[in-house]
Amino acid sequence: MSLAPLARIPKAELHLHIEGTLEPELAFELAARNGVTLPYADTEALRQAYLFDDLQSFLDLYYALMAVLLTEDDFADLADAYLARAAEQGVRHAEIFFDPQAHMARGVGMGTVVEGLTRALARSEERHGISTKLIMCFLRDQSAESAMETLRAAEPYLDRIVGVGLDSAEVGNPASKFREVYAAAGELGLRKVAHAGEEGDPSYVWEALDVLGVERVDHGLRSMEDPKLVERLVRDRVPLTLCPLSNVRLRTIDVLEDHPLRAMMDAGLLCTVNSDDPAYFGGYVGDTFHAVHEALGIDPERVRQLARNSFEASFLDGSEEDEAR
Ligand code: ES4
Ligand code: ZN
Repeated sequence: MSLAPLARIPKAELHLHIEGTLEPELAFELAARNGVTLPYADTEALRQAYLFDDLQSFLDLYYALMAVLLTEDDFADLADAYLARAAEQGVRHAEIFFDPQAHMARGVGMGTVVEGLTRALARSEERHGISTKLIMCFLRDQSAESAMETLRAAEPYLDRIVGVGLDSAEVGNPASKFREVYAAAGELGLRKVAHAGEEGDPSYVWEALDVLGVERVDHGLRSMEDPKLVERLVRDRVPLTLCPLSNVRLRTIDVLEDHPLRAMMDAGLLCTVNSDDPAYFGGYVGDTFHAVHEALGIDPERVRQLARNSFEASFLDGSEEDEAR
């Protein structure tokens, strides 16, 4: 399938859950390989289930399908399949989230997950022309103690993990719950990001900034509701990793045409555009670049600006950044 030129612009992807790249075909392949029975007749029946009312209804399916991910090979195959797709979409650098607690709860160890994923990441530059970094997310609907145990379990692998993030059900699980674990992650030299302002109001973004000390906000969609917050994000050039197709599929926004991306760029925010969970939300990141051009009338120069922003907002240092571009 040939992609529109704007979709293929070289870019970094900064908001991507590797478990959210599990396509129905691979899910069934892994299910067969592992003797797992999925509660869907076939890939078509599974795709029919991809009609979500909100974040939680998506998360229920997202966690359920992880049942097929059991071995190092499974995680390596998952990551390799994403990287192959991403390469076609102009991705030159990817900062990839994973959710260890969702696997450890099923008896799959941190080592299996990290060794499997990093096997694919280690050969990514050579195979796909994509440099990578790995970000470990804590599930915010689990306890702070569980997050701290997860950080401890990751200590043997910190040479392969650049930072920590915070995801899953936002409303009712404010960032302040994770103050201690983020402080501990900072002491270990890890970078800090967190989902905030996806479904939650601007107070969730303030807490991510002021309590956790994040250097990048995942989503930050609702920031525009608070002019003081916008001022702060602009002043500190805090990047936002927006995911417009995700917002539509999870019904935070009715239609893509209503997305505030243009207004956010006009306000001087450092915006990036990403895919979130592309197997579930109807497009990979290049498709998303094309979609915002079409639906929001973001002109080609501004689309190129979004691509430049993605490198600036990445955790690449200057010379790595030059190589990736
Ligand atoms: C997620 Cl879209 C989204 N929001 C929060 N947590 C997540 N985990 C995977 N996808
Ligand atoms: Zn996300």
